[in-house]
Amino acid sequence: MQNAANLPAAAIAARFERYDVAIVGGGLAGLYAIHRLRKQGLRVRAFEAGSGVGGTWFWNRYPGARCDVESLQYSYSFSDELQQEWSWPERYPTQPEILKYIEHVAERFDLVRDVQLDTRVLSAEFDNATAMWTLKTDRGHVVTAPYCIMATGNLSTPRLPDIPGVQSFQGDWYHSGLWPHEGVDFTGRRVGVIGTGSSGIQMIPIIAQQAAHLFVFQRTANFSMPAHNGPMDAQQEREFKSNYPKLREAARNSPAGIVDYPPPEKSAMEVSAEERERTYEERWRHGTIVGMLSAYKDLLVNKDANDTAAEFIRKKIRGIVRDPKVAELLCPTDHPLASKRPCLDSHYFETYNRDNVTLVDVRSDPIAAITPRGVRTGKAEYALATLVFATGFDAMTGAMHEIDIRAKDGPTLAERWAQGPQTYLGIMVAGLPNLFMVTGPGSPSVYAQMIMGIEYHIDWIADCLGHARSHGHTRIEAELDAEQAWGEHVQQVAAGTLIPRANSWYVGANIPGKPRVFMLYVGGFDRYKRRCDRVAADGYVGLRMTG
Ligand code: NA7
Repeated sequence: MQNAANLPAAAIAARFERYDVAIVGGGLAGLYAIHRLRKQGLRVRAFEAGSGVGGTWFWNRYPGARCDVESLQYSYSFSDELQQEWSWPERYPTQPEILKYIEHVAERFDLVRDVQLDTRVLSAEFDNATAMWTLKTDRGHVVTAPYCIMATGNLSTPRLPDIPGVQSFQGDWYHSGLWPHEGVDFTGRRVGVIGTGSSGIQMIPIIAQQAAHLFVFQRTANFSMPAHNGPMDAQQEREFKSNYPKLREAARNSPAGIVDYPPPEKSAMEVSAEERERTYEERWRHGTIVGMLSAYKDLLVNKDANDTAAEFIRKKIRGIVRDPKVAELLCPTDHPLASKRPCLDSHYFETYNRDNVTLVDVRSDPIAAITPRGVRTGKAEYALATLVFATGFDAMTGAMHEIDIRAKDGPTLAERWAQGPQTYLGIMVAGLPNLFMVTGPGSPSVYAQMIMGIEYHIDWIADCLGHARSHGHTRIEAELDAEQAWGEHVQQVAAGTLIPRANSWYVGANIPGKPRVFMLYVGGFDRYKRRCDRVAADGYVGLRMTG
């Protein structure tokens, strides 16, 4: 073992570091946390496993990767100069464009100097006696800070399926969330894609254009709508930019954190079938997920209402896909619309009209094994040169569970959450003082515009730290009662909707052994924000500040 006394001074300085706030993650959340907390005079440092900033948008480089929220809205709002200066080339931004934007922000606000790249945080331990967190990294850093922020993302732990033989495959294989920086050339190859969530649906049309043959292994058909993407409309950009502050404020006070149609007033059940058809058609042409889901006020709470929109989309699929059997397989029938993340696509269903694309229904004929040559189902073997796993992530809790997070001599976060995550407002956890999460479980998180949620949480956390410091407190901890009450509220709100009904990653169903607990607050970002604002205004009710 190396003795610190034998190390040169520079090495000691590099290994033992002390900050006011240690941040885990250098994505959209980590970067904004640096900016915001620095303005408060705090010494901060972020630790990022990737070799660059950007988080999700650093790792997910698969062909067709794109955000399904419009560029003008999926961006930071904290600097008006930034939002005025930046030009998005398309209505919906591609991964390279978003990464370019994030890198620009990191440079423009001089954030990079406080990000330690290529460094994975392995553990975080809180010492009750000193009220300090100590973080250890895979590069030997021992970092102490009174406060720690987990800006670890919600979909950042890629997951390979538990199919026997995955490692035996002799061709090339890739996961959508760990895509090689140099890209992948599928030209002339027999390719298999497993998974038809957002990632699969975005990459399939592009891979199909290159591959000799593409086999899509589908277990669950998904609802998807055309994005109608295209070059940025100059007029719309001008209008948006001249109204940015007002529009951002409206977004913060909307259920999804997105400005689109005005809130629905009618029930789908109170209008005629013709009127419904007209409305859905208009929303389909408009091309936003939130537009379709907010066509009527009861789409997410009443199964009959939901069925009308679901059937509209199924009819569209049948109209696009020429082979009726394939069309039927592509029609989602086993879950309500929006109980799994609906997708936005560019020519997804049309892709199945190509001669070089085969849809393999692995619901009726499950994948038995990955073999050295390809994929074997119960009935056939598909020889493949390249296999792509678009099989998703250990969502919401995965990244935090990979870190040994605990208060000294106490249980780890993973042990605390053995029955599912418990949080206060999706921001703090009882028993883990001075630890904050950004868009954590129990907050709207992925059910609202992510950057808006990130900015809101970090502003809230910064204000909370400011409040504690100005009152001379060094310790902030969620009260157990408040945490339990919030957890019950989250479940109650979800139970009043159709959203928890599917086997989705919202309930952890994609990870064998993960407790089935609904992990999002789906009462609307606006309602959530009002609640958190009130908690702060009332002196941080539910938090105990001491020390
Ligand atoms: P998702 O949405 O979790 O999709 C994963 C897909 O992979 C989904 O279709 C799964 O089917 C499928 N899958 C997973 N395991 C298997 C096995 N063993 N066999 C067959 N098919 C399997 O992940 P994405 O990356 O597409 O999207 C994640 C989020 O990123 C997205 O919602 C956006 O917010 C951005 P299943 O549905 O479980 O039957």
